[in-house]
Order: sequence, then C-alpha cells, then structure tokens
Amino acid sequence: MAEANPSSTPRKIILDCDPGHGDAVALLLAHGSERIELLAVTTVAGNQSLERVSANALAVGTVAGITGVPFAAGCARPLVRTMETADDIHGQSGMDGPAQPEPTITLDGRHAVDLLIETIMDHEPGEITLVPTGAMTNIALAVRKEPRIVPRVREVVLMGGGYHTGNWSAVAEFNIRIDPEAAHIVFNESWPVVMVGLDLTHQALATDEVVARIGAIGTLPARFVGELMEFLRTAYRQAQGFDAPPVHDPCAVAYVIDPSVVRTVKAPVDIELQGGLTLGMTVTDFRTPAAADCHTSVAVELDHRRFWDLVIQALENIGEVEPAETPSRACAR
Ligand code: PIR
Ligand code: CA
Repeated sequence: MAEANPSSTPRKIILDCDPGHGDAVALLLAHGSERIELLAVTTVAGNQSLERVSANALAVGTVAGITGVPFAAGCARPLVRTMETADDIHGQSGMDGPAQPEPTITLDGRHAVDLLIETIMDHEPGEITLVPTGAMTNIALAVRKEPRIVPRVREVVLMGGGYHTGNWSAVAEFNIRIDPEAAHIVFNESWPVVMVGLDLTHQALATDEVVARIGAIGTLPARFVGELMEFLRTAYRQAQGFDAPPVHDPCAVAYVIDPSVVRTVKAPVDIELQGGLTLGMTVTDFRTPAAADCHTSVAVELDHRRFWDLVIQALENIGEVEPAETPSRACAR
C-alpha cells in the first residue's frame, strides 16, 4: 500500500509515552513507518510506575529492533496530584500479556526533560513534532525549563482528552486527568496542538478482523502485538464492557504519518483545574467557527481501514518472518 507523499522527507518525532499496550503499538508504528524518523523515546509515569513503563519501553524497542535512538526516563509522578496508575487495563507490569525479552538497549543517562530540550534545540525550528501518549508531565516541565522550545516545535500531536466523554471520570480522560496541571501548561502554550482524544480513539478498535490480519504477518513484533491485543481485549471487556478494545496511542502517530486518516476540527480547548466533578476535562468550544489564530484542533473521525493499514504496513516493514512451529517443538512446551 502506498503511503501519502512518499517522496517528502520523513517527519521527525519524539514519542513521550507510558507503555502501556497502546503506547507499544504507537512505538512500533513510528519505527516501522517510512514516513517517520524517530529521534527519541521518553517515558513518564502513568499506566504504571516510571520504572515499569521505562522497562516496557526498552522491551518494545528490543522487540522492534530499534537501535541508535535514545530512550530516556522522565518524571516519576505528576506535578501536583497523587500518582494514579491504570492497572485494570494494563495489569501489574503495565504491559501484561506477552513474555518480555531481555532488553538489548539501555536507558540514556539524561532525564527525559533534558533529552527533549536538547533534541528540540539541536534541530531547526519547525522540524520536530512532539507526540505525547501519556501524562504531559515531561513536556510541561521542558516548557518551563526552556521556553524557547515552544516556537521551535512544529506541532504537538497528543493522545489525551476528549470532548464528549471521559474514561477516568465521566468527563476526563486518563492522560489529562492524572496530571491536569501539566496538560494545562501544554494546551496553553502557543504551539499548534492536535488533541487526538477518546472521541477518535474509541473508533480505533482492534476488531477480530484486525487481529487476524496482524496474526497473519508472522514476525516477532507482529506476534508481540497480537499477544498485547489479546490481553487488552479481555481487560477492556471486563473493565469497560467493550467488545473489541480501542488502541488509543497509535492514532496520534497515524495522524503524523498521514493526516488524511484523521478528520480534525479547529476549536479552542482548555483544561478544567477547578471543577469538583470535571477536574481534567478538556473543555472544547464548538461555538461559531474558531478564530483564525486558534492553535488547537480536535480529532473527530477515523478512517478505520486506512488506520489499521498503516499499522499493518509498519509491522510488515520490521522483523523477520518466524519459522512455522513444528509439531515436535510445540509438544516440547
Ligand atoms: C488506557 C489508558 C489509561 C486508562 C485506560 N482505562 C485505558 C492509557 C493509554 O495508554 C492511553 O494513552 C490513554 N491512557 C487512554 O486514556
Ligand atoms: Ca499511553
């Protein structure tokens, strides 16, 4: 399948994540897509502790065969609030399901906030896109430590929030709700922000057909994703009554690869920090057409088929096809 604009240069991104099943797929999509150049991977506490999500990031990087990309651990807790994790969906490890390989890559010695700042300042203005798929703690601190990063970033394409529903409260999504002050900082800087929220990601369902297509690829990374999806399906059925699980985080990466896969609408978004019932709500103003200087937009509609085509294409680009299991090997287990 041909990707959009194959001739143009790949988009340089930094993935700031908390793996996490969806984050793992986001990382594999970024690595496997010819349209993305992955400059760095940074981690933040969220789905699980910083220690666990960082170990998970290294495990996914190992499965993907990523080399030469720095992985750095960042903030171990939100700016203000007490730490919360999403064990009900992701299990004790934060990425339960597949067996994890011994990592062949190690963490960079730098703090994620410093790696973010150094990488952005070392590139030309407009070159780097930030893709946060966890709490926005690292990005917020980077902005406060080095505000000159803001005009240098091309755009922030984040998984978080939602304008019509929440998943951590009636109206707030997890990534925003666990560190609303950090999200407030990120949404109120002048850089372009694309909110890829639950309105969009609840359309990114790993249906039986999708899981079967992934299963047919036959590589280690694809098998890893298949096992992640299997765990996620059971967890989402039990915790939230979904038939097929939504895979949130790769939607943000897919938007960077090919924006035509995700329809967006320009609208002002701000983060509720006062509300008793609405803390962490991404309040979106759909009244009248947005002003010309509106710097935020929200994702509304996903092309499901083409989204999964991108993920499958990326998986096909990485990893060797595994030999079919012989009966004797199967019996030996
Ligand atoms: C997913 C997440 C947290 C809680 C639930 N219930 C489901 C994680 C995912 O990693 C994704 O980035 C975002 N937070 C979705 O809310
Ligand atoms: Ca995440």
